[in-house]
Amino acid sequence: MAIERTFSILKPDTVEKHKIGEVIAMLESTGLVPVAMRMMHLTKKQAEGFYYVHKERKFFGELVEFMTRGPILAMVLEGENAIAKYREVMGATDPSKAAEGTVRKKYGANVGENAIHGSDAPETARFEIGYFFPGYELG
Ligand code: 3AN
Repeated sequence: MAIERTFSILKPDTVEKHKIGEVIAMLESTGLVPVAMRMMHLTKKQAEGFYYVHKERKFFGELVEFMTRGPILAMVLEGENAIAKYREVMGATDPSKAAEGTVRKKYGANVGENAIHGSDAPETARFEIGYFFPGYELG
C-alpha cells in the first residue's frame, strides 16, 4: 500500500468544544500523521469556494454558515492508505449512523455539525490540500 496525503478540517464545533487535542490523538493513534496545520476563520467566499461541488444542494447555505461561524483547523495528514483510513476513522456523515470508535460518533452532533471533514478520493485530496496549503509549505 502507498503512502498518501489527505486533507482534514476540524470544524468549528470541534474547536468550540475544545476537542482539537482529543481528535488529533485519535487520528495519530491510527497512524495518520499531521504534516501541515493551519488554524483560520473562513470567510463566506472561502467556504463557498471550498464546498463549490455542493452549491446546488439544499443544505449549502446552512453548511457555509456553519463553517464560517468560528475558527477551523485545516490539516494535511500523511500515512499508509491515508485517504481511506481517514474516512474510516471519521465515520459516516450522519453521526447517528457512524460506527462506534469513530470521530463523528464521539463528537458529531448531527449531519450538519459533524465535527470533521475529510477528502473522499485522491483528486479531491489534491484539490483540497492545494486550496489551503501552498506547495512550498509541504515537503
Ligand atoms: P462527507 O463530509 O461525509 O464527505 P458530504 O460530502 O456528503 O459528506 O457532505 C459535505 C458536508 O455537507 C458534510 N460534512 C456535512 O457537514 C454537510 N451535509 C451533508 N448532508 C447534509 C444535510 N443533509 N444537512 C446539512 N448538512 C449536510
